[in-house]
Amino acid sequence: MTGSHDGPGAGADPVPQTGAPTGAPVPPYAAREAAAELPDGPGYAGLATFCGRPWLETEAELLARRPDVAVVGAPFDIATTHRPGARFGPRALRALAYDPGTYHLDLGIEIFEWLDVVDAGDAHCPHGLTEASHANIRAKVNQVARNGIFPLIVGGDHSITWPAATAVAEAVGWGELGLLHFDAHADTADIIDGNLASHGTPMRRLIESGAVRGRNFVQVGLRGYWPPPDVFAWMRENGLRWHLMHEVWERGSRAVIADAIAEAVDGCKALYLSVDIDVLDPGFAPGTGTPEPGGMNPADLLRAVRQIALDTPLVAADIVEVSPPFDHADTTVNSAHRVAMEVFAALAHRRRTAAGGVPDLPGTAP
Ligand SMILES: [Mn+2]
Repeated sequence: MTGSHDGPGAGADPVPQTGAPTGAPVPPYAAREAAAELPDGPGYAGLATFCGRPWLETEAELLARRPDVAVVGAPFDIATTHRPGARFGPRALRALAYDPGTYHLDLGIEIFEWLDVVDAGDAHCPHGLTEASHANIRAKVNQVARNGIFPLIVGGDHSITWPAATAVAEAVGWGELGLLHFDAHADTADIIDGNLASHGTPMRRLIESGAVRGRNFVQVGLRGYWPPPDVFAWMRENGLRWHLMHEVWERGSRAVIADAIAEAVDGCKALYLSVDIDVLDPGFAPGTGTPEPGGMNPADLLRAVRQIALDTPLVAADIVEVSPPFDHADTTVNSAHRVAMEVFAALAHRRRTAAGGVPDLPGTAP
């Protein structure tokens, strides 16, 4: 590798290198570069898998390796009520996210030294077929969860949380699962334009099927002009709790997240995290289907996700509604990708703590 810092003349040293504190001579730049271990290459080159992790598409491959986490793509977006494009979310997160390294500064941990993450590929979502697509998502997520592997599902519009969380409930115990939900929208409508499987209805389906416990269902970030009060009345009847964006603005994210965690884990043995990227303000996340102004900022969301993965019995997570055709400068893709990285880092930290390890520089104990 030769960079501009080499200056004129390959191997020549443009500046005399005699400044080492020991007085020992510093080897020429070219020699130092030649001796360096060649890395795998930059994240923008080669085949795009999530974080460059191994691609294991079949259950047999997963069982042979038994990773801690498997990323599952759910490229489905025909249930959106407004602009589409989230079908391109999984590929964008694999291919476009800026990939500077895998060392988490705040937790002081090399993530993949402590957590084995693989990319399990995509559920097959044939165009125009909601039922078949949802069935395939459910089967693929169940394949991961029933083997004790943490599924991280990348949507897709939010309708995919219905089959995905159903599959996790099948694996960990029907009705045993709580759900912590970040979103501008409640997604608890009964039916929208005659569609029971809309991206505005998945949470209703999960509660009415009994897959998820109403009393451990907690929402953060709701704002704007939907849904109407009869939907909130149904939510209250079923024990759901919510924290409007207005409350986040008034009390601050840390206080609200602490309450949301306490409510979600109260008497609950397993938790599913669902992050609709539109919980972020559209200024931070323009690449989404139903943008609602006045949302969270990425610094708060990423720390909230980290805290949840550190402090709850989290068994699965999804990240949905990333619509790359409406994104600018990969802003939305990068924030969504970092949501996954915070989950990974927190799970890695827990494994290290269990093994007696401590944060390395510049990390601190969370
Ligand atoms: Mn939403």
